[in-house]
Amino acid sequence: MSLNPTPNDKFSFGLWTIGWQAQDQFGSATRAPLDVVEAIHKLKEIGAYGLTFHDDDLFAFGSTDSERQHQIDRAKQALADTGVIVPMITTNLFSHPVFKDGAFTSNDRGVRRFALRKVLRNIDLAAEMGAKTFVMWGGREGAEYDHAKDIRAALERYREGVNLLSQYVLDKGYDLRFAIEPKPNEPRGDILLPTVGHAMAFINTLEHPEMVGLNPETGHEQMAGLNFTAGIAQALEHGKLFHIDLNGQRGIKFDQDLVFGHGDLINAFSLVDLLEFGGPNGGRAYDGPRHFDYKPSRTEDYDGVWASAKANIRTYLLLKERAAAFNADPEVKAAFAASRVHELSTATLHPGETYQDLLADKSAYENFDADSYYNGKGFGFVQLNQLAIEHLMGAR
Ligand code: GLT
Ligand code: MN
Ligand code: MN
Repeated sequence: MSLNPTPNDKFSFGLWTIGWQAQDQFGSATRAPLDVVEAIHKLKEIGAYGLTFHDDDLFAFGSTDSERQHQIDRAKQALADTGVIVPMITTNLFSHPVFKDGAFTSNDRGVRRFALRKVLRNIDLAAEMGAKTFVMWGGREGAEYDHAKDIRAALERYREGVNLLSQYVLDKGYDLRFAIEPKPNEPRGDILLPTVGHAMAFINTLEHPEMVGLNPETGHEQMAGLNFTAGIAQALEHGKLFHIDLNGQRGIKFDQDLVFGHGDLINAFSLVDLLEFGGPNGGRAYDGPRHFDYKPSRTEDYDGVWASAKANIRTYLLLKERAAAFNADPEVKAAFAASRVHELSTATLHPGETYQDLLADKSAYENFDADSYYNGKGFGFVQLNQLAIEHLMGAR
């Protein structure tokens, strides 16, 4: 297995990640702006296949039509020169003061109408650039105070917005799907659709649920104390993993957006194993972009930015290599069997068995030896996990 990325690996980066100037709540920028043309050429050099961006990453909010077009043309030329593609586009509905109380769910109706117009224009751009996924991160859709937002009304307005955008895509005949990105908090005190689970329940209430899936981010689920791999498995099970934001987070605190694997490395290992080898026949369970949404630390200059961009790719490929070795190890196979992991795929009832049959089956209850589970019948999960850790550490 190679540690040299190819377009088939589908590694992509947001322009706002490598181009982040590192301003934060307490300090100003430590880096100069990054031009999109340079970004595209550098991404090509490090083996990424895709660039993603918000409208405002490419042309400043309030640009004239000709300024906007100039930037689009420059990006298109660099894409054509390098073969880099734009798999996903998204809209900035969070930076400008107009969005201080949200966009689709601002209490101010005029802001909601303005937000929809901004997104509609950006959907046209997404189609023009050949993007297949349109991400919606509702970072400002939320509140700090319980009485400041009527949550049920906000969800209705969110639904109204997504339904309208879906209808637009259908009417235009665009080959584009939406991916909602959950986050529990930051920048708002509480954000609507805070986790993968909340977002999936919301999607089921839409007019075109088939057009809307998820863009879960590692750190966002982990900020809520949740297991990212488990959330991704459930999204896959629902056919809703449309896109993914990979990064690192160390515990329940502010959104760190570290390099992938620089947070919970054990969870990153199981995630890569799931994405790459968790399919029905042990193949790719998810075939979309491996999108890194990280922030190069404020301490880094541009050499550090590109080193960190490469670190995301290298860590992902190393984890893939380790996961392949883990799955091929006969001792691991034996540990899986001892832990009866595969037995869970067998239906609990026999084919055609009814609850009457189950009630009549004395071996299932009357003669079942429940007491044998005391002081015996261990599952051996710790040994299985130790083997995973040893593979992860390169000790096997
Ligand atoms: C923003 C956020 C990310 C989202 C981006 C898409 S923008 O940087 O922190 O998690 O994926 O809007
Ligand atoms: Mn984040
Ligand atoms: Mn993200």
